[in-house]
Amino acid sequence: MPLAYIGLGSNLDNPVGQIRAALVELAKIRSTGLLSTSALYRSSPMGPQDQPDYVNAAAAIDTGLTPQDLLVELLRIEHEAGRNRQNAVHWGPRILDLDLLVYADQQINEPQLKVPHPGIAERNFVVMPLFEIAPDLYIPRAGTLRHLARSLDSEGLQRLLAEQ
Ligand code: ROI
Repeated sequence: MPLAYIGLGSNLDNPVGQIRAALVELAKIRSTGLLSTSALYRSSPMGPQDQPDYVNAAAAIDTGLTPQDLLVELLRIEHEAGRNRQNAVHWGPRILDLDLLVYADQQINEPQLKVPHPGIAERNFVVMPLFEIAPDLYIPRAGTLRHLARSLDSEGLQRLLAEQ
């Protein structure tokens, strides 16, 4: 089955608990298996600074779902966690963010779904957790994670010890 990587983020309503609960929900998606998860990281916000720190993590899954069907499941899990995308501030705080970062070697450019996720290379809170579980992963147009991890500093990023 195709391998895919999910980025998780939360900075509201007990972020550590949100990320842990989301990992449990990822494992329950139909036709999908949770293969590995990174440690949890605390990160200072990218975007408006008047919001709490984030907790971020990454997960590897294999899935029989198409990227589009997988996205529907990710949005459902966000919604069930209480996220409301309607009245949200752009780059503002969020209860739960689940991004489809990579799906096999596919490149998708649809209004609702860009894969690989366009922000990966600039975001240490995405690259470092992903590097932990997939150091040799090659991301189309961005390079290998090993390379990305070396070229980013870890400013504002703190690995949380043995939280899971
Ligand atoms: N900043 C951090 N540190 N972590 C995130 O997951 C995150 N997600 C976002 C924005 C608002 C861009 N900032 C973030 O969507």
